[in-house]
Amino acid sequence: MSIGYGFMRGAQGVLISMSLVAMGALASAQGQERRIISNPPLLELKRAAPRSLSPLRAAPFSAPLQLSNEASLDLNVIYTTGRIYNPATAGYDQVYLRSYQGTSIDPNAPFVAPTLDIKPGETIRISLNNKLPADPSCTNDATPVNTPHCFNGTNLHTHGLWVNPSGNGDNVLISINPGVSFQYEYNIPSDHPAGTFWYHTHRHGSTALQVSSGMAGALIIRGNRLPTPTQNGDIDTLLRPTNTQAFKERVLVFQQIQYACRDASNNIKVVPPQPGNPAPINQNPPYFCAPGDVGTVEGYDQFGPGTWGASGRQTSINGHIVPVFNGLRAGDVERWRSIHGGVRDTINLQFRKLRDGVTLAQALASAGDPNFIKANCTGTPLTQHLVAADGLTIAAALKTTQAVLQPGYRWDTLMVFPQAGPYCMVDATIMAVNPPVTNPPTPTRPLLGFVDVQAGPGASGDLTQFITSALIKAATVNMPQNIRDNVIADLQNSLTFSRFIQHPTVTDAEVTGKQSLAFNIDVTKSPIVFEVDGKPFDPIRIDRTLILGGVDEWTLKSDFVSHPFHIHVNPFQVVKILDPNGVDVSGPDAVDDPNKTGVPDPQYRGLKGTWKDTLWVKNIGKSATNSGQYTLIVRTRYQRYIGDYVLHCHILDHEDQGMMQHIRVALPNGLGGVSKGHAH
Ligand SMILES: [Cu+2]
Repeated sequence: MSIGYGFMRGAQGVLISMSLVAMGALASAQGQERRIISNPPLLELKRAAPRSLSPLRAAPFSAPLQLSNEASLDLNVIYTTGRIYNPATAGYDQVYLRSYQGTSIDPNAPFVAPTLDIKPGETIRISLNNKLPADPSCTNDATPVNTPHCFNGTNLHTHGLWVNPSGNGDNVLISINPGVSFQYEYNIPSDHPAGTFWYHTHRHGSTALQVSSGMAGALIIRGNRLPTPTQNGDIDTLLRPTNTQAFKERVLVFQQIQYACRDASNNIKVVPPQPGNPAPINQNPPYFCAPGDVGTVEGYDQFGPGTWGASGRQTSINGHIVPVFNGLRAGDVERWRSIHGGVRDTINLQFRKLRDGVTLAQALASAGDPNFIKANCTGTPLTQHLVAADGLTIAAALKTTQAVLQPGYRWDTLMVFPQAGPYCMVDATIMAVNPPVTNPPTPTRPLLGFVDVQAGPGASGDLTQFITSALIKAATVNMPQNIRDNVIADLQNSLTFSRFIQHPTVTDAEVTGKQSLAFNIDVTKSPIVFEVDGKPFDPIRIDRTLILGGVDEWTLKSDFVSHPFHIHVNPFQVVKILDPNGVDVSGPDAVDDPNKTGVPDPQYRGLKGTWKDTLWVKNIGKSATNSGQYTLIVRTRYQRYIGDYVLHCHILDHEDQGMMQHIRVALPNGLGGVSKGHAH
């Protein structure tokens, strides 16, 4: 994007275009003081003291039943006035967005939900009070179900949680309309894996619109179960430098808030071409808000392929644009929990040291200038050690210099910054000299934020060895004697975490059935149709009936472009991922480059055997030699919970427009089929 698109309000309130480098000096004063960020606010849960049932209801029991471990909170859904920093203008844009309000929400960063930090065995009650204006499209039966609608209806999804999908559990098949309150109750089983999950709105018809308004937050399940010789434990018990303290943790909720200002005809305002600065060829000009305009998310013309990159909006982290993470020293080991809470665009998270001689203040002032970032965020990409995928501990740490986050993904990463000084957090694809062909198209803003590393013990040599040593020390302090040597031997073997895996590997013998799925966008129809297995979503139709206790092997494909597959309730294990030539690209040393571009895609490398709840189903388009279609094989167990829920594409505007299936897990009938209750 040309830097000529920068605008500032001049002394007389007249819009003037000027170079971003010059603007930076003016902007730094107002921009910087808000940029230092920490984790999203922690929700202050009201935890109920144990209490007895009423005497009448307790009567059948010999002793009064104690109810405890119950926490509650209120989330009001309401329009909120706020402002979002815009590096392109080095100022703040006013916005008016649907958001959560309630206790623990930071008024300076209201467009991210507070973090829920809970334990296995707890019950969480969330009262969702919809205070948005009336919306007839929520109740009008004539509204087509796969046309975006009911922007003021809402509900809630606990993404990745293994909980009851029915009734007042993790039920997204309900609409909480304006004026209605509903109390969700999430009973987190005591054997629930500890890990990084998240929650967001999921009302079919307005999911993308509300998530893109910031209605999403982190949901951490924190475990204290030590491994034993017969039972695996929570990795939380290992990631502790002392037995009283965990490695410092950071929660990063990445969001793509695609607000726009509209003209009198309701068209999105874009930067008009300037003399000497014509719009780049084949690229839409970025969104534009004039002084006094208010940005909103009120239409699905704000979504779609390429719109995020073209909009010029930047990814926020914990509700802030281009934040600065500080309070860490060179050589500290930290646990970073990254959550892609955006709508559709990939984030290839990479850390590179800022060039020597450039100060953080200078870099912040030039945050809106992609050329400055590319010229100065030039350090060698830092190695990241990924230890959990979608919240679930990986068998062995994955080493990478770019963590690929697709919408809905989470990575828990052990981070060590070896040297003091500022590091840039960038999108590796946009930084690349020869970016791979991506889908959706590459956005244009490389910068995500900065990490300001203070002097400390430092880390020289191989970072994996450094982290291994730190974890061996941690194991020595924290692990029980009867398991300690096994844990340490694992760590010495390429950072293996076999005693902390929550789900055992699905064996060939366990598999009881097969499922196949193909995403498609039928572009031959007008309007185009978003499909799974050739059909758009129909809330009346049950697309699959799965048997409780069954274990299916799924084959996932996409017939047109790529889509992140997400299924609620039970996670799945990656068995293999075949590129269009039939080569498995999920192994630890796999090279995913079927068309020999010389720029392999790192996103599937090492995923074999990992458990996830969201997975990119890739189709790179036909080439001269292959179909471009990948084949993903995953396995899943349907455990504990029966009921109706959904699978869908996690490009949320695709979901809203029909790329979703209604699935049912039913009891077996004892004869190999499913029980139909009392019916014959
Ligand atoms: Cu999709």
